[in-house]
Amino acid sequence: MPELRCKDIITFFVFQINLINNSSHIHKSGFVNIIGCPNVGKSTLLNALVGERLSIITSKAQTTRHRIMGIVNTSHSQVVFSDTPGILKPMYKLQEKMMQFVIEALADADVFLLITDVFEDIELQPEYIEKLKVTKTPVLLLINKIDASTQEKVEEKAHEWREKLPNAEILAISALQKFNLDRVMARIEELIPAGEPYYDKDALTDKPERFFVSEIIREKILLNYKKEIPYSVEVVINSFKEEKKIIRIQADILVERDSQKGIIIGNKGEALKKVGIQARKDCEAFFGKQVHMELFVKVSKDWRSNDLRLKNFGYNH
Ligand SMILES: Nc1nc2c(ncn2[C@@H]2O[C@H](COP(=O)(O)OP(=O)(O)OP(=O)(O)O)[C@@H](O)[C@H]2O)c(=O)[nH]1
Ligand SMILES: [Mg+2]
Repeated sequence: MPELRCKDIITFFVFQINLINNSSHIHKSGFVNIIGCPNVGKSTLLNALVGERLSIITSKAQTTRHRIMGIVNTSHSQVVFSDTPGILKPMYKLQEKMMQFVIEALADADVFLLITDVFEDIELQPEYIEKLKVTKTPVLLLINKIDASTQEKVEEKAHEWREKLPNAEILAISALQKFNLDRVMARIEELIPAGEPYYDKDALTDKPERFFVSEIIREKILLNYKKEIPYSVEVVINSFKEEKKIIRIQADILVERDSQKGIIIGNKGEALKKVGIQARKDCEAFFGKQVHMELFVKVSKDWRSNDLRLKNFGYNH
């Protein structure tokens, strides 16, 4: 009889230890959606958190046009970050579709990363502030680009935002210099709920390879052309053939008007050649393989205002 009691006690302790072990290994997963005005550093932040160059970055506003997921996996968590287009008042259909991605991201977040920067050229529209004020979803307000500012300016910004969004937790960061991102990540891990992973544990993104090629080409167009030109361009990958040693890519650069076609091609084709060389180099770095790239310029009249074209280009929800 005493022997049996001893066994019971041991079984009880083993059971308790198992419970403790299991609770420390509960898997957590969540959608962490990055939103904010154009040009504040949302894509720079996504890339820094994920550790890969998934989103294109330029100094021009409206660089990002899609919702782009970047997934961070650990043995005990899966964080699905979403980069989104900068929030603006839409002036044409493409911008309306871009804002649909933001609205989608407002609906399915477990945590919001609301990015603002110390310069804040554009104010976040009041309707978005109202939405974030009443949401039950935790909001981390990240004041970015503090590397380019002073302590006083950052404190001033933090004070302004405390008034505007009292429920938000404020952190000052530099996405470019990866300052304070470990604190952001640690807080996210605390805030996301327990749950099974949404994607395979080795997944990095929801987007196919062709998407990244078209984005790299668009980045080079944003960097090489002025004014309205980059905003009138869409890139469509016609063919992506992976061979043993080389990837062969054919892409169309679509513009809205004939006059824009000439500008993209440039004198004796020099401008287009430059885009091709820069895009090929980046694609080679992205895929870790030799790339052959052929670019064609075509006119797709007023594509930015055409529902069917926009749908075909992936701006559908
Ligand atoms: N100094 C400084 N510049 C930054 C920082 N983060 C981003 N930038 C710069 O800000 C500019 C815009 O960065 P993006 O990441 O493209 O901004 P975004 O919010 O994704 O912009 P959209 O996609 O157009 O809405 C780029 O020139 C970045 O190099 C930062 O922490 N410090
Ligand atoms: Mg962006």
